[in-house]
Amino acid sequence: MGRGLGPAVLALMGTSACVSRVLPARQCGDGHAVAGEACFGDTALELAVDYVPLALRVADFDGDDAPDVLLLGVDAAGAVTATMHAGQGDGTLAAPRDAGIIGCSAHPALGDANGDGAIDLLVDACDDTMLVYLADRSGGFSAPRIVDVDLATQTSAIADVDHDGIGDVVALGLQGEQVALAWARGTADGFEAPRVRVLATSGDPGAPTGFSLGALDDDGYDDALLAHASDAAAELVRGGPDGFGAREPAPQLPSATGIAVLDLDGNGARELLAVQSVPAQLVAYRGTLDTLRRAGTTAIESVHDRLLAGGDIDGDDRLDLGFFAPGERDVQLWLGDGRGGWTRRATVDVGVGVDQLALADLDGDGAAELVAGTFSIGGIRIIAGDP
Ligand SMILES: [Ca+2]
Ligand SMILES: [Ca+2]
Ligand SMILES: [Ca+2]
Ligand SMILES: [Ca+2]
Repeated sequence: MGRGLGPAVLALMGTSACVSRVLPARQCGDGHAVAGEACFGDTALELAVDYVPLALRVADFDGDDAPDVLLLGVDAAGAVTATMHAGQGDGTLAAPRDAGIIGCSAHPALGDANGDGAIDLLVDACDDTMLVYLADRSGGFSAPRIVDVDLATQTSAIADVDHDGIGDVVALGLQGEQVALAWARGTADGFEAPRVRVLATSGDPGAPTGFSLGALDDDGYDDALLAHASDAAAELVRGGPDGFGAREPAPQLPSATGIAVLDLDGNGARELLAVQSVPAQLVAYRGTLDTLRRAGTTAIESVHDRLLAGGDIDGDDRLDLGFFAPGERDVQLWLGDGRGGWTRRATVDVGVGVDQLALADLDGDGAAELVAGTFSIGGIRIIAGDP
């Protein structure tokens, strides 16, 4: 399987994508990204690593404005290992280098911990600590800083919660029988002891399973939106200069299985996106907690059991989505209208099962490439955008 398939890439364009009377004309292959285009040719770049890949992260890790690819996995001895494949800005990747990552998880959170524009890593350690790897701006990372979070982390983030210009670590996880949120304030040379907020008892149906950070109330500080395993009213933990407050219901917020604060229209202000399972739909909201209003609703029945990745496929600064299912070859691409609605525009056959997905413009033409973690063939396959 896999390698015998030749080009193994098939872009199925909806006729309206390439034949359109709307100006400016949408035309694939002319090199110009135009709103509404979802164009992918048969150029695929494939790379394999000499360990078992488990996770794919695409971000600008060296601060040169070109997205880079970080692959993480485990080696033959079962230890976490990672390789950096620096983006050259022209669609190619530099020769891999060992990223020097150790830890207990191959699934890091990303964020800019020190404000230098290069994306840093937050990696779970085997005890109740985590490790922050600061990007060294040359494709590597400095020796990790240990962050005590006092809990067994389930999900985590790097964000400057207290607005002092230094990234902090936020972790949701288990502290014994309790589900808790920890905030470890970043300082110039490390992290302060964590301040831990108990949120729920483990196993409680209302216990949060994830969080997203975003400014929801009007004080400008990021708050933590708590998500649950099934559709349930989202809850809020307000953030401020001294970290997080108590868990509180927020009847203004929608019920959701997943909830995220994202910039949907590229204007810098962030919107709220809720993923609901019954019925399967995405609902976008604008405004803050007390002025929240529904901006758009998109039925996603056909892809409701899939995972999604976000990026800008057509270069119009509006967030687009790629839906994939681990092990399935096809990626369903839905273009965003910037008002909280998405329209299915194309299906791309990656030719081999897609385990993880990122949408990132590796060659600088404005249109995203599909960076697919194709772990069954030992690495990634990149399908170039052909705007
Ligand atoms: Ca880069
Ligand atoms: Ca801070
Ligand atoms: Ca877009
Ligand atoms: Ca591109």
